[in-house]
Amino acid sequence: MKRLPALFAALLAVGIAADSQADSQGSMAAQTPTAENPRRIILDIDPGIDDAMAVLLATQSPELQIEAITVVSGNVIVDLGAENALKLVELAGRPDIIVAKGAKYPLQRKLITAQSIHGKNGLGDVELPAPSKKLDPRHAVQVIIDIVNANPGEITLVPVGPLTNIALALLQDPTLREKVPEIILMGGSVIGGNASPAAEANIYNDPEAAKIVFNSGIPITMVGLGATSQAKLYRRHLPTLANSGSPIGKFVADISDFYISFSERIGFEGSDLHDPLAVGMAFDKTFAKKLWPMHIDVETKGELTYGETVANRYLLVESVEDVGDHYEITSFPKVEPNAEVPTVVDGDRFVATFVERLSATPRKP
Ligand SMILES: [Ca+2]
Repeated sequence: MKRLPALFAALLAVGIAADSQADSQGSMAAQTPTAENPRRIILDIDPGIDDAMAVLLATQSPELQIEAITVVSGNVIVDLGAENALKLVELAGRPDIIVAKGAKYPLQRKLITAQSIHGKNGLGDVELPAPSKKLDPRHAVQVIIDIVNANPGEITLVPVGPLTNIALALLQDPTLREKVPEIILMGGSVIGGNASPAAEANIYNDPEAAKIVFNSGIPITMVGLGATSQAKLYRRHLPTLANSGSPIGKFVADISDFYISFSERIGFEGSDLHDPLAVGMAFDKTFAKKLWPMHIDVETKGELTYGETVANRYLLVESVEDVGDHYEITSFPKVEPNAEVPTVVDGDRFVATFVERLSATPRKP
C-alpha cells in the first residue's frame, strides 16, 4: 500500500500538466485557419446522414479547402456511399470537388452497415437528383497518396468513417507518415462505446485499420463520443434550416428529421453531430474547451473490448522489478501522447455555427 501516495502524486502532477497544456488555447488560436489561409483537407466519408452533414458543413466553411472527398464502406456499402457523395457535392454547388471510391471491405472483419440509422439510401431516404458528375477514375487510396505526395506537409486528413482507406494509404505508401501533418478524425471513445459497450462504431467497423492509423506517428485529434455527445441537434433547430430558403438547409432539415427519429426510437432526445464536429474542429479547434493529450491504441483481440480505443490519460506506465515471489513497482516511465482528445466542447456555439452555415446561401468555389 505504501506505493499509493507516490502513484497519486505522479498522476496528480501529470493531471495538472495536462490541464495547463489543454488550456493553452493561444497557440491553437494562432493555427486557426481562415478564409485567406484555409486548411487543406481530404474528407474521407461513409455517407451516412451525419457524413452528409459533414460534407455540407465543409463546403459551407471558407476556412476549409476540400482537395478531395474519398469514400469508404461503413454506414452503407461503398458503391452507394460514392453515389451519395456525388449527389452531395452537386447539392452543394461544388461539382469541381474530386470524389473517389475506396475500400469495399474492412481489412479483416466483415462489414457492418447501418441503414436502420441512416435510411435505405444512406441519406434518411430523402431523394436527391441522380448525379451528372462522375467519380474520379482512381481508387480513393491512390487519390490520398497522390494528393499528399504532391503537397507534403499541407494536407490534413479528416476521416469520419471506418479508417480502412487511411490505413491502406499508409500501408501502400509509408512515406505518408512524414507528409501528413495531422489527422482529425471522428471515431473512438474514452467514455464507452455505441457499437458495443466498449467500442465506437467507426473504430469497431475496422479496428485493425484504426490500429495502423493510431500507431502511424501522425498527430491525431480524436473527436470521439465524449465530444460529440456534447454537440446535439434537437428538433427545435430544424425550422431555421427548413425555412432558410437554401436547398442545403432544406435537405439537412429533412435528413435530420430521420436521424432524430431514430434517436427517439431508441430512447434519446436529439442526435449527436458526430461527423460534423470533426469538420468543425478542422476549421476551429476552439470548439474544444479542453483538449486532453493521451496515448491511444486500439484493442484488436479483446473478448469484450474489440475495437475499443484504449487511452493512457496520464501518459505514464508502471515499471516493475521482479523481487522473487512478486513484482514491485519501481518507477513510472513517461509515454508520449499520440492524440489530443476534446473532452469538453462548446456544443452550443458549435451547433449554432452548424445551423447558421447550413442555412446560408450555398457558397461558390
Ligand atoms: Ca461517418
